[in-house]
Amino acid sequence: MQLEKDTLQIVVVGGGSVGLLYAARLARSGQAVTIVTRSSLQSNQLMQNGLCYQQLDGEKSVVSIVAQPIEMGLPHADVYLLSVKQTDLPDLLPPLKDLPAKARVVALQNGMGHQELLAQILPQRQCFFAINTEGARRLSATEVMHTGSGLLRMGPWESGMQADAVMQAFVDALQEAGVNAQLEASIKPYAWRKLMANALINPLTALFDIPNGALLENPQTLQLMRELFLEASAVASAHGQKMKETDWQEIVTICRNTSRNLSSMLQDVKRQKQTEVEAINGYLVKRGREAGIPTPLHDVLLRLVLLKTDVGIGKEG
Ligand code: KPL
Repeated sequence: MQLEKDTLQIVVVGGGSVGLLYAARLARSGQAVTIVTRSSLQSNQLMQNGLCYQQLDGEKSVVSIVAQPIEMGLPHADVYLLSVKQTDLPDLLPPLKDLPAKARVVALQNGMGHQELLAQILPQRQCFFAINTEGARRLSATEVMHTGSGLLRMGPWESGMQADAVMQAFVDALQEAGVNAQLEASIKPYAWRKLMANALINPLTALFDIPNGALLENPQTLQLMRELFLEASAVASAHGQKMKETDWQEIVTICRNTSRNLSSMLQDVKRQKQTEVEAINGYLVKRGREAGIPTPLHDVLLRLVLLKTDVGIGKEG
């Protein structure tokens, strides 16, 4: 099937930092993008004010964008980029069930669990997954700052599926928008590696209230990250994902490249939102338990982050 690049209709679902980042970059390069937000307040503000995008070099531009709230359902599109949190995905399943067969869904979640959820409602050929190592910070409902360069990898969960014209057109559109995007034969190994990065970076930054880069400045946090890496590697290996020294180096690089970034978990804690810790460290603890591998460090981080958000430790009153 041949697909004209300029006819690609893209819907970005989620008005958080990553959703706003990709919506802004795609819209700025002339793609037909609609952003679907959870609140009608945010979609109204986006329609009225446009989306303010701050590039890595600090230059700002305001992009006009079409936005609508999820209560209106999902508009027609070729590609739906789901950039909602793992915890918000279950609410999206009913509208996703009704998508036409030619539509492609690209799930961009931290942690694990989304693949199993989507497989319950969509055929494998419609489901793609993305792993992003770019840093973004949402400054307000209508402002986003690009805080770190990285890569957007996309592909089916497991290898064995044919290359897809719609997905190729989406990658081309992203590249034209300046995004370092590429198609992979299987996302699963990258998802495990991103899980490891999030499990090391996110809870520590959320608990200590520091940007990602600060973790590298202190030898003790770096040592703790290393021990968390070894613990998680044993779990990954028991599930067929052998981690190497280069995987540790890659996590350090992500941390360095996003040094000014506030991790998504820290942003959630600050905004008193539910975090993805259960889909990240909780997933490692669960898979460790299944394989008989102890994960005491990840278990403690899981419990500390849950305590911090659930009972408000550290808050006044
Ligand atoms: O994915 C991220 C997150 O914050 O969730 C990293 C890569 C750690 C960037 O902050």
